Formats: sequence, structure tokens, C-alpha cells
Amino acid sequence: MPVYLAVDLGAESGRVVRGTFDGERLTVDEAHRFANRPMALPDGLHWDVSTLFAELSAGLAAAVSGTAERAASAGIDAWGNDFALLGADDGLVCDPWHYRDRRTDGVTARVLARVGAAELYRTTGTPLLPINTATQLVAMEGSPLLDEADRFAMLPDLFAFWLTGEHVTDHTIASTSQLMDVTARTWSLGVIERLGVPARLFKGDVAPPGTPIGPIGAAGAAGAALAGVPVIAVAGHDTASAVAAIPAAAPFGYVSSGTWSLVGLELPEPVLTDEARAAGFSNEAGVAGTVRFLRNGIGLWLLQRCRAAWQRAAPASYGELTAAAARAPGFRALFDPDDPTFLWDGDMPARIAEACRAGAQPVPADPGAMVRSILDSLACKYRWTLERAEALSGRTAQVVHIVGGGAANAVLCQLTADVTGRPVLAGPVEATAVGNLLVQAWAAGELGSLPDLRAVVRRSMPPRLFEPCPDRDEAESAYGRFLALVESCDTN
Ligand code: LRH
Repeated sequence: MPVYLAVDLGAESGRVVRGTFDGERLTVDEAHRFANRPMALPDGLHWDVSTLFAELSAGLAAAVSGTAERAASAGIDAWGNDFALLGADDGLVCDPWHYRDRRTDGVTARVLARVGAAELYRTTGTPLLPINTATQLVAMEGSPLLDEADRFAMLPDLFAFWLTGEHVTDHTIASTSQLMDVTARTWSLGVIERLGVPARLFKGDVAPPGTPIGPIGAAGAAGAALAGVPVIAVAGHDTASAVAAIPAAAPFGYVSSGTWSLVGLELPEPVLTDEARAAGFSNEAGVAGTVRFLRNGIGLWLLQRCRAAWQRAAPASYGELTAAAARAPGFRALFDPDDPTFLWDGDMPARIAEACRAGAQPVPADPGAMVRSILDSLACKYRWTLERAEALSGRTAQVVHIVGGGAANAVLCQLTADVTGRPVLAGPVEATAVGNLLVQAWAAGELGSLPDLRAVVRRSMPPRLFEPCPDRDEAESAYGRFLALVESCDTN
């Protein structure tokens, strides 16, 4: 039975996962997990990609140690937007910056001044966001690092390049940059040049998910047991891998729920209207030519940063905090979880309290009430986003799939069912790794189509159903209050 290896890198942690496919079902087991700790350096917040490379290489070696079986292939997915600049020796010119570094403050206005908002959206399908690669590169204007650099690489292709010596950027990760032509699915050299970004840096091919990159080198950090194993350009964007692994059988909306909440629909074509741009929807590339028409929501980052703030005085696990939230009264303090102020790190409980005050909501008095307020507000924003995606695309979703870490949060899943009034199907929690593995099985010819991938997920890890509660009056009136709140501010 073929064994595939997935490297799945998230903002909080990374892991290497083995997937065994028997032709019907996929069995997944984790070989190695490691922390991803950003570095606050004098010149800003960076990712420690050298440590990540050492960890993923050790993880790949651990995944095959003790087995005579040879891995059929490996694939790498990671979060979007961030990138590395490499010198002519293929080494780093600097540690890649974190998308939450504040050097992009005010820079979206400079992007806009060079390529008008409507044209930029029509070409790239991406609205103006501070985290976009385009914004980050414009923020680097005048830096000698850009002169020194010879090559630009998104993070999944950086690690694959270091493993194989070959550089391929897959459509899905390229589409988070705001530098890819969403229709042609190639780098948009017109946009790149007008933004003042050196076009000579874009050396890697842009290719569909499933494209072979090359074999792992014999001298590589992953060790001799991996030498020659082909690396496949999977859906390199973690969200695209997660969406590919949605066990959907009917027209669906989705929430890929982790640090971020990516909420939207899968479409055959991008929606490039002014209305979609104004509502903040991205047209990210998906597997098999699909479009992920979604909005980047701030997500469980709110909960992660609150927990970190409470950790010293009142340490609690996520499970304990969620249980306290389930006991707290519902729909008391609603706020817009996508208020841009939440993007940056800082005192999150104080910021949420401030947002509640600003919206004339009661300030949550304890962690249970605060977490409840976060989950209620996320569920309301999921509905808001899904309904807008439907109105903008003219499609409807019968069910809502939640995949990723948030699928393990039964309170969030039930609230999403109650507020949206639609059945919620939750899981798999490990959708990013599953999507990564199944795109490899597809590239190997073991699966024929995206619906085939999804059928494997349904058989291997059936989702958990949450039905909307029979009496939805409270949820409806809460949503009415939420709507009035978000429509009164201009963040959407
Ligand atoms: C989620 C994610 C998201 C954004 C972001 C920065 O992990 O990839 O889709 O692109 O991180």
C-alpha cells in the first residue's frame, strides 16, 4: 500500500504525517510535531524558517525510520502570504517576515496608488489586505535586501526547493500573494512591475497542484532514506489543502477554522465584481481549477491570544475555556471579530472589552463569558460571510462544513448551526494534512477527481453532524443585533 508523507506547517505548529491509502480509505498517523515560534527581532517579527526546515527534515526521516517500505512521495503545505528572499547561493537573504509584523501599516494605500483597486482586483482576485505578499513587498521598497535577492519563494516552495533543488510554486499558494493573475494562473508581471517589485525575482514555475517538483537530494537534511523520493507540489496553501479534504456530497459552504477562519464557497470561476471586492472576498485558487471564494476572518486567534494573556493568572486548557463558555449565558456581548485592530498581537482581552464597549455591549466579566462572546461573534460572522458569498456568486449552500481545529470545538459548531440555521458537518480536524496526502494520491493516479478525494475523506473520517436547535428565535434576534453592529462600522 502506498505511503505518502505530508509536511503541514501552521502558524502555531508544524507536523509531518504519514498517510496510508488502501484504495478506499486513508489512514493517517503523525510522525513528528514541533512548535513554530516566531522571532521578535530588532527589525520586526520573523519566522525561524531554518529551524522549521531542520524540524521538517527530521520529521520526514522519522516518518520512514523503522519501515522497509519506501515513501511514494512527499508534499508540503503552509500558511499563505509570507515568502522568502534567496541569494544567488540559494540561501536566505534575511529571515522571512511574519504577516503580523507592523511594517505594513499604511502600505495598502501605496499599493492602491500604483494599481487602482478595481484593476488590481480584476487581475489578481485579491482585495487589499495588509498581510498580502504584495503589501509586504511594497513595504520593503528601497531595502538593499531586494537588490541582494536573486529569487522569491513562497514558503512551501522554499522548503521543497531546499529538499530537491527545484523551484515550483503551485497555484494555490501563489494566489495568496496578490501577484498572481487569477484568470491565467501565472505571475502577473504587469502588477509586479507597477508595484515596483523586481520581476527578476520570480524564477519559479507556477503550476497546478499535483505537479511533480523533483526527487529529494541524496545529500539532503532529510537523510539517505528519503533520497530520491519525489516531492509533489500539492495544494501548498494550507487552506486549499483543507478545502480539498472537505467531505462534501452536496452544495456546501465552508469554514476552514484554525488561527484564521476562512469562510466561503467553492466556485468554478472567480467573482471579480466591485461588490465582491468591497465585501472583502478573495478568489484564491483551489485544486482541480476550482476557486476558493472566501473571506479571511481573524478566527480562533482571538481565543489563542486571550488564553495566552490569562495563562499566568488563570491557566486553563482550550477544553476548559470552551466548557466555561458553554456554561456562560449566550449572545450577551457581540462584536465584529474581523475588526482590523485584532490582527495585531497585544492585550486581546482588553481589545475585545473595548470593542464591546464601543458597540454598547456589556463587557464580558470573566474568561468563560469572554470566550462565549468570541464564539457567539464568530458564529454570527460566519453567517454574515456565507450569506454575502451566496449573494455575490448567485449560488447557495445546503450545508456548512467546518474543518480544521475549530471542528473539534462542539460549542462553536453548534452555535454555527443555530445562527446559520443550516446543518453543520464538522471534521476532519486534520483536513490540511489529509488534503495534502490525497493530492499526492491523485498525482500518483490512485484517484481520478476532486469528488473522488472527498469520497475517500467521507469513508475514512466521517464528519459529525450538528443540527440547528429547533427554536432559533434567540439566535435570530442575536444575529439581527450583530448585523446592525457590523453594518454600522466600515470594516467590512
Ligand atoms: C491560514 C492561512 C490563511 C491566510 C493566512 C495568513 O493558515 O493560510 O489562509 O492566508 O494563513
